[in-house]
Amino acid sequence: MNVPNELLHRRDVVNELLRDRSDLLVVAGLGAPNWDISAAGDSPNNFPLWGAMGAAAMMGFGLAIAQPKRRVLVITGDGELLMSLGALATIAVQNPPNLTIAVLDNERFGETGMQKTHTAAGVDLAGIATAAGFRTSRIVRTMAEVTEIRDLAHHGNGPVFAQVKINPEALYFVLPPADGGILTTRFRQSVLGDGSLYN
Ligand SMILES: Cc1ncc(C[n+]2csc(CCOP(=O)(O)OP(=O)(O)O)c2C)c(N)n1
Ligand SMILES: [Mg+2]
Repeated sequence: MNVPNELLHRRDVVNELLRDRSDLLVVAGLGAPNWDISAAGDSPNNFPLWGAMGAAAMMGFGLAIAQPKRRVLVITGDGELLMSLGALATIAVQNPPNLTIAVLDNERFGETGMQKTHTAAGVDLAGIATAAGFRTSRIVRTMAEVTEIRDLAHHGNGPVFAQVKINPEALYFVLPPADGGILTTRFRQSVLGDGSLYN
């Protein structure tokens, strides 16, 4: 179980994961992870989800195989990932070297009132990713370990999975654009160039 005083703060974790992000592509799960990546600095290389709960890992996976020369980082919540555990099996089988999945594990469904998730009862997401066949999979509890995941996400040989144990704090919202058309267009333009706007 989480002990709040000893736990990492989610925005510190995300700021470190995105430090000197260069052209890293970032997909964020709905709710708080979306606010966290926006608090670290909105970017056209961010694709923050406003819904599609359970889809973040597979969206990141699709992006990673479509853009094999780019690095892709998915930042999502434990509740969000728990909706699509099969994604871990598919990603491990396909083995994309440029994909990292970082789960901000507060052991809660934060957005809907902090109900406990399965990880509060001990479900070991990193263990599941290891068993599925991820090259690297860790439970992360310190900033030094977050930095290691940051470096793997930016330069390492993936796929990488990190279950980052964080404080179950409810923070102020930092909202990116909420219009899906705007988010999609700016992301496509950033990744594919102006020509993508006419396809
Ligand atoms: C299909 C679906 N089910 C439920 C919801 C409601 N919902 C939105 S965010 C959320 C909790 C997300 O929890 P988590 O991914 O752990 O993020 P946290 O806020 O805890 O960081 C829930 C249940 C939804 N938007 N879509
Ligand atoms: Mg959560």
